[in-house]
This record gives sequence, C-alpha cells and structure tokens, in this order.
Amino acid sequence: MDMFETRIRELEETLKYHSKLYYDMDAPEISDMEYDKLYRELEELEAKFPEYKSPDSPTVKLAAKADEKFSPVVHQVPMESLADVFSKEELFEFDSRVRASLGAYYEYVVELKIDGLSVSLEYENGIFTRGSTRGDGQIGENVTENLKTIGSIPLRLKEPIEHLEVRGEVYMSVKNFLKLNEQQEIYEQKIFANPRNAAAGSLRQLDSKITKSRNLDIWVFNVQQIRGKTLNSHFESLEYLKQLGFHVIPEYQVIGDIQQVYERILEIGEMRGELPFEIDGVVIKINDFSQREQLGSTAKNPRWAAAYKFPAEEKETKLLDIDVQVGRTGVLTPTALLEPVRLAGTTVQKATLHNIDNITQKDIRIGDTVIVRKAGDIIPEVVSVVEKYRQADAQPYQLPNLCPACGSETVREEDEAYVRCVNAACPAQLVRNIIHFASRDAMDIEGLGPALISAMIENDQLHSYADLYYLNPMELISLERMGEKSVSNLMEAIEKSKQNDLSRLIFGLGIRHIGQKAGKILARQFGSMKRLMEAKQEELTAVMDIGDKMAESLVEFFERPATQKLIENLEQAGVNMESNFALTDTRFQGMTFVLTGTLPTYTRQEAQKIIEDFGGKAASSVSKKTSYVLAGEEAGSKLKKAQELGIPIIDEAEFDNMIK
Ligand code: 1X8
Repeated sequence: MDMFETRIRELEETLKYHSKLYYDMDAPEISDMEYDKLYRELEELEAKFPEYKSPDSPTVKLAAKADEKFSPVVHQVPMESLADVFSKEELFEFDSRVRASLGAYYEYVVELKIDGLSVSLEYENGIFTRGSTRGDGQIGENVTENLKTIGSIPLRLKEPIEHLEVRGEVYMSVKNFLKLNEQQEIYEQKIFANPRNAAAGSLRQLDSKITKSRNLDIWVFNVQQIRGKTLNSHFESLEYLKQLGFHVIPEYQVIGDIQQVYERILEIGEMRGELPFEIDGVVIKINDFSQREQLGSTAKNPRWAAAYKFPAEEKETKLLDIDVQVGRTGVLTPTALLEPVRLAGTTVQKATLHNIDNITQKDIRIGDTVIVRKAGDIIPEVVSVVEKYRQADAQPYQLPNLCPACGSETVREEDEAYVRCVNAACPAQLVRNIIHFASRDAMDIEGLGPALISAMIENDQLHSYADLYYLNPMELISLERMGEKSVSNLMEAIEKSKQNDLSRLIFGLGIRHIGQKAGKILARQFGSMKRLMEAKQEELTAVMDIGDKMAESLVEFFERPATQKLIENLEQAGVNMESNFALTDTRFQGMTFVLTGTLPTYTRQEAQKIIEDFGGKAASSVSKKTSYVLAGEEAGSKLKKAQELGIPIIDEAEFDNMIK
C-alpha cells in the first residue's frame, strides 16, 4: 500500500466513524467544518487515484441509515442533498456552470439554510397523512405521530389540494435548546451539543409525548410533488405554501445577479447571531422550474442549487480567567472568561473548556492568547493557545482542590474524567438539589421555582430538603415578590407533598444513578423508607433492574450520617415514608424468583409484575438464595445452575397454582 492508498483508507474509516456519530447517535465529536474538510480531502484523493476508491466509500454512500425503531418510508421523490460551496470563488464557479447550461436570463431564490433536520410531509386532499425523515435521501423513517405534535405543522390545509408533498427543516429554537439542556442537566440526562442534535434526538423518540414536550418547530421550503395545481416557479410555490397554512422559510429573496447574491449572503452572515434559530449557511436555487429541469441533477446533487456554508469563525482573544462552577452532581466545570470578541454575529465573553483533561492536553493557561471558535455549536470553544504570546510567568492550570462553593475537598474518582465536590450540603448543589426535589416528577411542589429557592437559601431559610417542611410563613412574606396569597399557596403545596408516594421521595432525594423508574421499583419492592435503608447491597441487586452501580450508590447514600439525620427530620415533619401501593397480598414476601426461557402465556414483564405484586422479587441470576426458578421453553444455563444447586424448578402451570 502506498501512502495515498493508506491515507484514503484512513479517511474512509474516520468519515464513517464521525458520520455514524452524527446521523445515528445525534452526538458528533467534530464540527461540520472539520467533517467537510476531511470529506473534501478524500474526494480529491479519489479523483487523483480512482484505482484506490472503495465501492462503499463515504463519498459514494451516505452512511445515514434509516433507524430500525421506525418503519421505513421510500421517498417517491428523492430528498437530494446540496452541493456545498465555501467561498466567493466557489460560488461564482457554480454560477458559471449554470450560465454555461442555461445561457439565457435566470434568477435565483436566496434562502436561509436552517441547521435542523430535513423531513417530508405528505397530504392527501389537504389532510396530513404521513411524515418522514430524510434518512439517506431514498429511504427515511416514518415519524408521522411525532411530527403531528409540532404545532406549526398544519394537519389540515386551507385548500383540499389533491396531493402534496413538501420538504422542510425541523429545528429547535436557541431559547428552547438552552432551556432543554438546563432540564437535561437537572435530570442527569444527555446534554445536546447544539440545537440540531437536540431537534434530531427529539424527533426520533418512540414516545411522541417527549417530542411534544421539546417544542420543535418547522420551516417549509420546497414542493416535492403536487397534483391538482400547477406551479411554475419556486417563488410562486413559496407564496402558495404560505396560503395553504405552512410556516414558510422567512427572508427569501429573488435575485438575478450573482454579485448581488454574494452580497446578500454576507448580509445574512451578519444577522446570523440575531436570529432566534441556528442557520449554517445560505441556499441558492434557480427560480424557474423549467430551467431547473433543463439543468437536472448529478448522481448526488441537483445542478440548480447550492448551499453556501458559513465558515466556523475563529478569532484570537485573551483568556482572562477560568471560572469553576459546581453542578448539582458536584462536578466542577471550568469555563473560560474572555476579553469580549465578536464572533459569528454575537459578542463572546465565555467559552467552554470541557474538562480538566482538555485544559491539560492543550496546555491552556490563564493570561494566554487563545483561539476561540463557534462552529455548529451555540457555546464557543477554546481551540488552542497561541504560544508565542505566552507570558514567561504563566503557570499550568489546575482545578482547585477545594470546592469553590463550599470549600470542602474535591475528589477525582479513578474511572472518571471529572473532579467532584462530594459534600451533600454544598450550597451550589443545594439550589439544584432542591429544584429537583420540588420538581413535578419528584415531590411536585407547585410554586417552588429556582428564583424562590435561591432567595430562600440566600436568606438562610433553607439548608436541606427537610427545612422546606419547617418554614416560617412570616419570614417568607419578607421575601421579594412573595405576597400573602403566594405564601399560603406555597405552604399548602408543601403540606400536600407530605402525602406523596414513597417513590417520589426516593427519586427526589437525588441519589446518584437513581432515576424516576428506580424510585418506583424501590418503593414497591421495599414498601417503606425504613426497609429500603436497611437493605444490603445483595438485596438491592437482587431486584430486577437495579444494577450494581445503583445498589452501591444507595448503600453509600444511606450510610451517610447526614442522610440519616435528613430522613429523620423529614419523617418528624410528617412526610410519608411508606409506599401507597403497599402490597396487600404478600404471599411471596421474602421469596426470590428467577425467570428463564419463554413461558407459554406470560411475557417476562407480566410474570415479573405478578411476583412483585405479591411481594416477591424477580432476580436475574440463580444463587443459593433463589426460592424458585420459573422455567419455560428453551430455558438455558439458569436451569442447569438451578439443578446443580437443587433449587425447585416450576413451570407456568405450577406458578398459576401458587397465585390462585
Ligand atoms: C437543506 C436545507 C434547505 C433549505 C433550508 N435549510 C436546509 N437545511 C432551503 O431550501 N431553504 S434545502 C436543503 C437540501 O436540499 N438539502
């Protein structure tokens, strides 16, 4: 293999890897720019050395696979991708090719290029019948139900046009994106890198209620197919789509001259930072449909359109300081404080430094001149240091050994990239902990929002969850914006929360790795806080769906003296410590069942539920402590283990007798 072939293979691998992250996992590691650069390098090498080009090269085959979660939709009109241009020169070259083909007078429509995900919407007689993602352009995913939750997608058009398929871009506004990530952080869920990923992740949910809660939006910009109406130009179709009730892409302009097109592109680049949604470029399209037909398409792109991609702007600025914040889980996150600099339409004063390993690896020091970049992401990042400007006395950076919020010692666990403060009473974690405790899925205390919580902590009225139940209404009145009515409403909501089921309290305590579902399982399984606190590690892991990490975290949490004091205070205040779904028939109390093989009538979940409803436990592996193995067809190694250990083995009929 010569060096060119080696490089081609290397680029193929890299591009496939990043393409999978981008399309299948909605979690890219590199910016679109970096991806495009690699892609172009491969294209150029393949052009020079066609003999080394693989039949399945990423330049031939788009890696975006329709996900198996959703049923496939074959696009009757392929959802083509656009040829990208990155500079004035490339834009003018594109125009020269158009002019060579068309010769005559032609016009472009210049539009925003939305950084979201492309979908197709189909209407029969004016009724929305099917919607799908772009997928690989030929086959996408059927996401009709999820699209129906997007308020700006009309379910019925203003005219009952016979047949219509339109293309648009589903996106999340910057505001909603920031709000979502705040929520995700509180609930220890995945943080999205940018609005595009958040929109993609939200649209490809199996539960459309989740999609609905994400407040997505759409801009429609193309007619893919139409029957029952004749349209002659793109401009005409956009005007018609507006009449039908679509949210049509804003700010479009018809421009005849390529120099003016370029000026309009610069203008859009200037307003980029002020738009409420993200754009990653400008799309230019030939307006006249018969001219579009004349130009046709290459194997990959239409010849009548191009996407002008904005560069990821980079600037030099000075790193004034590194600010360290403590999150709800105690993680210390470093942020760069910068000398203000204009970047991609906004003034940037902060940039992410990700984590301490990143700082060490790039050797970023306070006082350095750094390069900052805003690629596809909202939050700019520090790319590198300009070493020639470094001051002689600049010191390598280290995260503080003491928590910046509470002053207690921080720790770095061996298998983790993070440094944490583990003080449960740390005030930085307290605000977030109490927001979580009061949230709808936890103790559901209406009216207790972040601002009020912060004010109460500052006022020294709140040091732990338990303090909520010992508040003095007279002192609350003195807080800003708290009238008599709101105080009495709050006191009532707090009082009401005392009756919550135990599962809410368990979830609300914010124990690491214990989410809402685990809260429910634990409450039902153990019935009371007392029994849960007494549970040993093995008892916890024996419960279906409670893993080692969760069990370890529970034991560690309940062992802390501070936790025990907290629970005692909550209990004394009258907070319910029992599961309302108390088990009445407890014939399986203290028994552990292991399920193996396929049962004739029950699914695994159904059998498990019955066992748990009768107070038993369902475990995943056979041990001496197993009471029964419930075995069905094709039972495997668990059956063998049970025989070896002499554990009674029962079939479904025997199980049915036990529950009669
Ligand atoms: C993709 C996009 C297009 C437009 C806006 N945003 C996009 N992401 C538009 O036409 N205004 S067109 C397009 C495509 O054809 N791949």
